[in-house]
Formats: sequence, C-alpha cells, structure tokens
Amino acid sequence: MTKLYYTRSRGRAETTRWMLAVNQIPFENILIDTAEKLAALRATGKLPFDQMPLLEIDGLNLSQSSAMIRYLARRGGLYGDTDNEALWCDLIAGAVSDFSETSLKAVFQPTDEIAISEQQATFDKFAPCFEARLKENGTGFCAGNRLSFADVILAEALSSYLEWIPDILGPTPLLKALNETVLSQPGIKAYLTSGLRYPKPDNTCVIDIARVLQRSLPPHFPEPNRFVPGS
Ligand SMILES: N[C@@H](CCC(=O)N[C@@H](CS)C(=O)NCC(=O)O)C(=O)O
Repeated sequence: MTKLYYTRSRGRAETTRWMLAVNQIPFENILIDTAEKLAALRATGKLPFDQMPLLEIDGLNLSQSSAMIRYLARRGGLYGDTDNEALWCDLIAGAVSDFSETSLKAVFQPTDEIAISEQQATFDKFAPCFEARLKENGTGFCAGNRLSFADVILAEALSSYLEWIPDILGPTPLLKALNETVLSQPGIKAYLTSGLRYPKPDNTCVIDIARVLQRSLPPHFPEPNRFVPGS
C-alpha cells in the first residue's frame, strides 16, 4: 500500500494526495503527530532533507512534494503529450506553487480578515494570468487538450481559496470551469468525500504542526515558544 507520512493536515502533502487521488492510487495517511515519531522517521534515513512529506510508493521513498507530483504525473500520463506541453505544465506548476503559498499561510495569520485580504491580493495577481493562459490554450486545460498535473494542483490551490472566499472565481469563468472539470474526476470526487481529506486547517492544526516540528507558534498565540526545546 502506498503510504504518505505527514502531520494531521493538508499542508505540503496535499498536492500529492490530489495526484494520488486523480490516478486512483489507494493510499494511507501515516500520521506523524509527535516530535518522537518525527525523530524516529528521520532516523530511518528516508528523509534526505529531514523534511516531510514522505511518499512510499512503488518501492521508492520520495521526498519533496514537487518531485512527488511529477512522479505521479508521469506515472498517470498527466505530464502533457509533447515537450512543449510538459513545459507548460512546469510553468503553470511554478506559478501554482507561488499562488498557493498565501493560502498555505492563511491559518497562521492573526485574524481571518488578514487571511482573506492577503488571499484576495494574491488571487488578484495570479488569477488573471491563469485565466489568460486558459483563454490562449483554448481547450479548457492549462496544457494541451486534456487533463495534466498542472490542472490538478491548480484546482487543489483553488480549493483553499474557495473555502475562505467562496465567490472568488466569479470574475474568472475559465478558471471556474477548469476547477469544475478537476473536481468531476472520479478519483478526486471520491477523495474529497473520504476520511483521507483533512478539514480546512484551524488553530489546532497550527498547534499540532508546531508541536511536531518543535517550532514556535505565530506570535499572536499564547506562549508562542512553548514547543521550542530549551525555551
Ligand atoms: N519543499 C518541501 C518542503 C517540506 C517542508 O517544509 N516540510 C516541513 C513540514 S510542512 C518539514 O518537514 N519541516 C522540518 C524541517 O524543515 O526540518 C516540500 O515541498 O516537500
């Protein structure tokens, strides 16, 4: 069975979960919810950069979410049909990585208002560019004339934006249509209604992550250094 090791959260494992889902590869979330479990995982030597997520698949130990999504894209034939389409997949994936950073950080913001206004600003910067690419390509997809990993990870990023700002796709109808196309993929539909999909991150999630990584909490939390060793 394919295993994905991570904290009890979507975080940097979520694009991999969507790629496993779209490929209909059954997987297990292996919960790393204590600093001791993380230390034990590091001691196995399976984390070349000491970082999670770790994806165990096909007898391989994969690190770095960007490598995981590309491995799964190649495995599922979701990396374009030509070099030029593959290039577009990479180009969109790079932009999605920048775009998703703001929604990944939203839960760490001191107020919902700040989280929303930062996401709206990032959306306003990137969404017209995604929309323009979809218009230029003219197929309903980011690259070529069928689904690629770029579409999947773009929809994954949008899923977080939509949880904070439900009508955010109003001004970008092509992006909205692409999002619906991805959400209608049988593997994605099944994943999103399964117990494998973690809920929208909240303060408990922030505390869990800080505890496992032994990092400080955002400064607006009480005792922000409570998990930092020696504090
Ligand atoms: N570029 C990496 C980033 C992974 C990452 O930052 N992982 C965090 C947890 S979300 C981690 O393991 N941090 C511990 C560390 O950096 O030592 C990826 O996308 O996989």
